[in-house]
Amino acid sequence: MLVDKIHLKVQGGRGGKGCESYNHRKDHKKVPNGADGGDGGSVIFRASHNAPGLDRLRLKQHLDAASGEHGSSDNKRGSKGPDLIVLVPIGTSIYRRENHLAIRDLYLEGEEVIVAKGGRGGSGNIGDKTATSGEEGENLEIDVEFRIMADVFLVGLPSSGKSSLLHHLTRAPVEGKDYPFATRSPVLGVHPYDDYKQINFCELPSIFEGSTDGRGLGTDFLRHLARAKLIVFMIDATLKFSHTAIEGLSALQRIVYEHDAAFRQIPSVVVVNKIDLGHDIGKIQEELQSLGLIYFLISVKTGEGVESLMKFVHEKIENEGHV
Ligand SMILES: Nc1nc2c(ncn2[C@@H]2O[C@H](COP(=O)(O)OP(=O)(O)OP(=O)(O)O)[C@@H](O)[C@H]2O)c(=O)[nH]1
Ligand SMILES: [Mg+2]
Repeated sequence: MLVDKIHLKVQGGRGGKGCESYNHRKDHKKVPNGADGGDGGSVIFRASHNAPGLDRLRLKQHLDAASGEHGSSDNKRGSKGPDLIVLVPIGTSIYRRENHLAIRDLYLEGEEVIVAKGGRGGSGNIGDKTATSGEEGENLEIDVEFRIMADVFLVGLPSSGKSSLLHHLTRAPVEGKDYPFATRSPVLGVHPYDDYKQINFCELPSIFEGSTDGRGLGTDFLRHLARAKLIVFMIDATLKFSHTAIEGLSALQRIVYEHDAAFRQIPSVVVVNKIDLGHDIGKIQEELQSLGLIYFLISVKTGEGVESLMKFVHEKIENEGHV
């Protein structure tokens, strides 16, 4: 399972000590010639497409940048300690642990942030300064979280057809499985359209009424929704995981909005899949109409309704200015 939330201690490198030394001249004068110490290295997080997941950092727990070198006599400055560059996936956020304030969200390739600055090197006694020792590097505890960057998230009841729809729309190597909870971690797919445009889709593992009691796969993965531009709430006409369409849909919405009330601000649409199976579609339609929701009746199997749904999705995402 993908690790996407970790806790780390980070420590900038200590500044190198300034040197106290003298050049003893022939005329017996002492001329100070101790040089400054080098600054400590900083711990820097950099976002990269090629970064491995956060798993490998969890084993580390401490990230320490190197100290600066001490200054020495003859005016030889200590060199700066090298920075510790930590590659993290795009979509990583770093928080100060003590107050959970964001230090930075890293969204772009190559974007970086100094998380723990190295200490300044001490002064040498050259020029009659007082020699000082180097400063400590910054030291803090951070939480590092990775959230998937996708435009549209498929959130639905077990076996409602999320993987099937994702596969249909994108080239994602997923397929529908005839048993529930087949998708155990988020799956991504890119949906190309109109020659040059694309929308990133993400299927989240399914949720249902029992998810909040720890049944199924839990709900932790719902935090990926923080950056969603559209949530597709998906149920299916067989109603295996709810008595009625409204019950299934309310369970989905309750679980998502209880996870984070701010998710209510994210535009959403309801999809009822598997209409080819001919269960009481009329009743389902009546129920959804009574709620005044935007909904689409589709069958991934026959393709019915998928085009209308996608027309809506394209417009929605384009209006948000995200394509
Ligand atoms: N008849 C019919 N079957 C469908 C349709 N869409 C999906 N299925 C089937 O329903 C089953 C479940 O589909 P999935 O795509 O795996 O559903 P899911 O929502 O991803 O399920 P989990 O991730 O396992 O919770 C598979 O056997 C699919 O072939 C449809 O429109 N009509
Ligand atoms: Mg699935």
